[in-house]
Amino acid sequence: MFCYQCQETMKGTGCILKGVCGKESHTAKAMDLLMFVVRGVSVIADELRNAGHAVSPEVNRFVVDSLFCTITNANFDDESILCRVDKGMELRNRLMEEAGNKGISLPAIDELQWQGGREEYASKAETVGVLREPDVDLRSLKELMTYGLKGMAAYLEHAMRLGYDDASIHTFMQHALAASAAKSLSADEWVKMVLQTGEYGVKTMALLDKANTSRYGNPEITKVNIGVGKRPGILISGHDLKDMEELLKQTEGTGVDVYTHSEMLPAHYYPAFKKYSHFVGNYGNAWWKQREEFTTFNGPILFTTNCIVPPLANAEYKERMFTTNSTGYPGCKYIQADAEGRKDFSEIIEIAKQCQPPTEIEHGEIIGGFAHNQVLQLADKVVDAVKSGAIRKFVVMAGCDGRMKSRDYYTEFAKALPKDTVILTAGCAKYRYNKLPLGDINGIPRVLDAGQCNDSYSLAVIAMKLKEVFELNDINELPIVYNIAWYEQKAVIVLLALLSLGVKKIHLGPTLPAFLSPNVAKVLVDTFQIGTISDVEDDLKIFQLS
Ligand code: FS2
Ligand code: SF4
Repeated sequence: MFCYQCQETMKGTGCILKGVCGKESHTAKAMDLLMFVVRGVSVIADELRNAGHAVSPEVNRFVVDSLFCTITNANFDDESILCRVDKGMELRNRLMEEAGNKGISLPAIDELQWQGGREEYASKAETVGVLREPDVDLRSLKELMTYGLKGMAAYLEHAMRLGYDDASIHTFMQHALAASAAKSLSADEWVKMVLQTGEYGVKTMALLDKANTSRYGNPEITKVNIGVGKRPGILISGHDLKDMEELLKQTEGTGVDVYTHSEMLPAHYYPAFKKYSHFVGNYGNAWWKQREEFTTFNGPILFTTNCIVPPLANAEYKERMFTTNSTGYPGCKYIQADAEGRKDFSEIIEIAKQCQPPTEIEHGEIIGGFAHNQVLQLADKVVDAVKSGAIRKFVVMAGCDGRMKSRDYYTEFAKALPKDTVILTAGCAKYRYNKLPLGDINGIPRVLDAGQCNDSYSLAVIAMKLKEVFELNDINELPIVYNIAWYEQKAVIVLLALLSLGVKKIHLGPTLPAFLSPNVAKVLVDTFQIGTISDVEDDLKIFQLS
């Protein structure tokens, strides 16, 4: 295996025997084969569209779901991945026949010609991974784009589950994947494709924002309980708000409470979910603390998306773990949607009734809900605070959390920030500082949490609005600096989206991606002045915050 798609990759270069994330070599290879099939399907879909033909929604769903299931910590279940390979091979062959019937000639590439069965999957997978591209810079650009597409797929899938879709996003996604299989583009052309991926990233995040807010209302300032109640509970993790809605509805009146974990915390900010009295609070912290926190939670856990940490062999909570959507874990029950997209959570609810209530690990409240609509309602207050000098700078500290010790930096950085600065956050990165007593500035909390990682879109909307209010020509003239933490591929699409909006001087940490070759990293540094982090004191100087 060779995988270097996340920040925790082995030795900062690539996982080769087993993933640091716990992904086994055979699982990584199954994912490589799935990506090979996805590229094949995309090549034909792209050719069909180029010739003016419609492409079935089945293709869109297959590509989106397959990309999503290969994201870090989403799916550890070989059988679930290989079933997608089977389905993709069948779909590809049907599309090839359709293209042939329409007189469309297809490129003679392995992605379309290979016809192996299950018994050959493992050996084929060895030849189709990341290292199939020998040129280190082209590989870097193709993978940067592919990881951006994976993140985009995750956000698109959530929007699609809520009935929001945009054909142009699928068209681009499949066009880009097709290019990575069938086109010999120059490095400059790949750079353009990477930046275009960022543009579609903005479009996708905007679509998901519209889906979430149209369906559940605009997030509003909310105090979220981090303690526990006296009844048994179900813990819901991930980013899928449709699952959140269905779980709240189905648990109502059952005597079972619902708690969020990690990236699901922002569900509490939505008016549509606040009305449920059994929606008690948020339990615990970011994804990587789940082994301890799931043990003390005592009740069932539903994963709607990544991040899954493989449970230890003797973890009794494994019996209580459920997956759905693109996620999977061997031995854990998978909740399938019916033909109308509905899910039956009754088994989880019945198990919860037999469980002890959660053991309290924290007490108190945290505040959040500062997505674009809420912040823009406070715009006068915010603008006054900037004009009077009460707020000197905003520091965007969005992104992901992770288990590396080096991420303590973000807690220390937040603590060391001058008191006239405000942190704008989104994503699970917030757990590094959202429980610190950082206070407020004229009633404006010093940590403004917009929501999930996809709500980084909200931060961009806020920045663009401030640019307008202050009558600036360039978003980079705003008193905003960016110190972003990344972990997996959704952070890649967030980064590409910010670059496409013209944001410069983003600092990315705790380390730069292993998949950026020195030359590609240089392009990003030269064009966008991207930087990384060093230590808190030096970085405060660099950001002119000391
Ligand atoms: Fe965090 Fe994991 Fe949001 Fe990522 S819970 S690193 O999936 O997408 O952020
Ligand atoms: Fe390694 Fe990250 Fe890939 Fe897992 S996802 S195998 S930790 S690079």
